[in-house]
Amino acid sequence: MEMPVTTSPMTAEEFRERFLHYLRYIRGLELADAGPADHLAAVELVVRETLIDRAVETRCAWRRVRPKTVHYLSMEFLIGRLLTNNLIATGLERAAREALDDLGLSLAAITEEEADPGLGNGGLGRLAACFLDSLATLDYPAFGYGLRYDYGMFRQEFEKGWQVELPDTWLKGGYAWEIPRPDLTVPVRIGGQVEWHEGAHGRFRPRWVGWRCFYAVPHDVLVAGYGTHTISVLRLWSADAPSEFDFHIFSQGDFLKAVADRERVQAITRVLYPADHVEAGRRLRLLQEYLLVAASVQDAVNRFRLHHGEAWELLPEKVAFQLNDTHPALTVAELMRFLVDDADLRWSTAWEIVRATCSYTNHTLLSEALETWPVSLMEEIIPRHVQIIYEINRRFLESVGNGASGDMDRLGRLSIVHEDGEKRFRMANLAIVGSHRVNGVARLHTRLLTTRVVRDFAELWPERFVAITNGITPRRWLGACNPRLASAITRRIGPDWLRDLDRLAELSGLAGDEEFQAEVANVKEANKQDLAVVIRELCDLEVDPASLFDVQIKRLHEYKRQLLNALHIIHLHQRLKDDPGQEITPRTFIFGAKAAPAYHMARLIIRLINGIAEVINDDPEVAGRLKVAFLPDYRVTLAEKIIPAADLSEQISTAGWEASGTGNMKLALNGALTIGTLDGANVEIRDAVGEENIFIFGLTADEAARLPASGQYSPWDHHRADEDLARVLDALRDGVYTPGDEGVSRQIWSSLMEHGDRYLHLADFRSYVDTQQRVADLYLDRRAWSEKAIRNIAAMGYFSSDRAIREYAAKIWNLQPVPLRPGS
Ligand code: 26Q
Repeated sequence: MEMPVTTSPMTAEEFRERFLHYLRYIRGLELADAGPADHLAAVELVVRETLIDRAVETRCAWRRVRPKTVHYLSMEFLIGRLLTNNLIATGLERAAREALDDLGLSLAAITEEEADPGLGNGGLGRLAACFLDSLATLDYPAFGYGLRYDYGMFRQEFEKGWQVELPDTWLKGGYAWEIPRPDLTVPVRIGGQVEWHEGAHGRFRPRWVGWRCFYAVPHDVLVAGYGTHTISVLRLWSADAPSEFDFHIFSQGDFLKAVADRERVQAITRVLYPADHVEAGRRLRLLQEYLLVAASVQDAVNRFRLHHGEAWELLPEKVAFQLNDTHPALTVAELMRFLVDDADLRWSTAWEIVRATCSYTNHTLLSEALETWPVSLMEEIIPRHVQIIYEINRRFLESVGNGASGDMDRLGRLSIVHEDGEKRFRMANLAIVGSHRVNGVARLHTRLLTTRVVRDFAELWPERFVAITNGITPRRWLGACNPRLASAITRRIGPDWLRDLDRLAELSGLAGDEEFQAEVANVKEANKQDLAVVIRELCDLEVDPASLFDVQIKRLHEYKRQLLNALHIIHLHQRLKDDPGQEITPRTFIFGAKAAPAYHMARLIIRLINGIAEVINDDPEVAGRLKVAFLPDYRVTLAEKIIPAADLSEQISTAGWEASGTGNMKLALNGALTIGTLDGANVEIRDAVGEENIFIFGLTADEAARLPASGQYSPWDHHRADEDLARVLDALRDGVYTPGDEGVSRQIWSSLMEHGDRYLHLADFRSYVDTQQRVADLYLDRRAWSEKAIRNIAAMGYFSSDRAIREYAAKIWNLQPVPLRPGS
């Protein structure tokens, strides 16, 4: 990737010297004895130095300027591998490649040794990582705060078509990009009770007593900006027990208990919850969320105090907390607790500060997916926070109650406390009440959010709600993962698009240029050949790079409708079996998806797709025309290999269900055409690329919302009306595509035919199949296809996370950059 600003801080010779130095003095090896893991470790140590120099430079600048800083709180950060990114950002890529070449080593092979930290489930976690990249690139002062799970997202394997979960051991062998910061360890208190005692002026004051405490130990991952020296710090907390506490118990002779307690504390950050929807009421999850909040708020407050003393009224001018979904919503209560109990502020003053400091991003429209916690569970862990939330709610309801004429239903919907049955706190309500801005992640999403899910709040405070459409970092999602396309683009328009993605618009003038069309088509072909090798290795399957690569990669969810894709594949297979001689556009269907381990239907759908793959890939009659590859262990690293090779991007969620999607943007940026519903950011992608350059099908969000409610959705009517669909469904019922596990297919059939199917697969089947036929026809016209691919690439400027971050900075954070360009 080209470097517009930075020049290499090292020559190839210097790189080689330092590499050999680390091989010898850290790994204790001479070149002849070193293996791939040693090579990686030594390269990382060389690159790390430049990164640390920049982190020091960044810290100095911030210390001087004392700028407002954003604190992005997220339970997930899917940062992916960092070596390639860091090489590019530091300008060391060429020096490294040459140095390693000289030594007979391959940088590409070394890169493959790096672990991919799976500290997240999917879109929400990857968004946080793209945002850190953009924050650094745009010179915004920023910290990401997350948890250092010992085990991230599980590793996925398939056994007889079933998903099997294995532990992800990303920390084994040490993680080169983290810097432990034991000096910044903070205590976290839990348990106990609240007592009231009389303080000064006869005011009754709460005192949280009888708590136990453990520690949060930070590890910093440095995220380098591109074309600047600014670094964003990703501070990941790890739970640990205090050593005095051990000593205390040890001195009483109970060593085993001390060890066991320590294990219990450390277990808090042992593992990521592998579900991208709410798993109700898990105590350990609540402890995780509270740990993130308590540690991060203390860290931010400590830094504020260092620079500004106890001038807490200045907090909103210096600190912004962005809550990535409700998972860190306790920030509102914890900051309130700090200001009232520790800093001694009046409630009303504290509350203004909290609201001016916090803001909340919503990522879901599913009301049943909104997080709630039993009050009783919270009382056990954070009794003082429970009181604070009640008081926040009391004052809030009082303030709305005053104006309105006692609409109790409305007050019930607005209340933070859900009173039906077991009392629960609604974290979205807490987050909205405690924030000055709430944002949805796409235009449609924000409209549905404010008119359906939290309508009462939007009516109450319309100015609080904003739409900020998600974005992706072009550095990773084109520059690094697709070097062929990146160079082709740079040859035409220069390298500035990497920092200013709107520049891609200049490519639209080349959409009709035959030479450029051929170049883009050849790049795609080469990328597909690379992916074919990966598929051979992972699936033991030969695929034809000349076939249409039809890609659906995302978490497995019924609403994302991998099942609709599967129904289409079965339909094509059946058509070919009817008439084996017919001409069809050869296709390779490529899937990547993990299912939450407890999500039964999602596991079944994985089994079904693997079954379809087995039947079709083994069928000599369709050989050369249909192939299905379900790549195991989908993660950032695999996405980086699949996306550059995709022809068709499947974005087929039931309209109204996908908040935004970001894979849709990555695929289009890499020249895939989209087949999709008018859902999430697909709507804006259509607006950007133009109707004629995207394949839109199916119900709209409004239609999809009305259909089940009207009682008009009848699976059997669709079965009767559509012969093709009927055959597909009958094959499902009969287990034709899950040989050996016929019941699987039968259960899925039953979910479609007998249980109401809230995702309306059958309602969209015909328009999906017909639209897929148009896709197939267009693919035969290579030039027309390539022209549309170019038009898609050219229109993706808007979907850069740089644009998204600038919007957050302007509309939510009021944040100014602190430029750290070399030479500035
Ligand atoms: C909550 C409580 C307990 C356990 C797990 C969770 C949990 C964890 C992860 C709930 C949700 C998630 C992740 C949600 C997510 O990834 N949402 C996606 O966010 C993307 C970025 O905005 C959007 O593009 C996607 O549309 C949205 O599905």
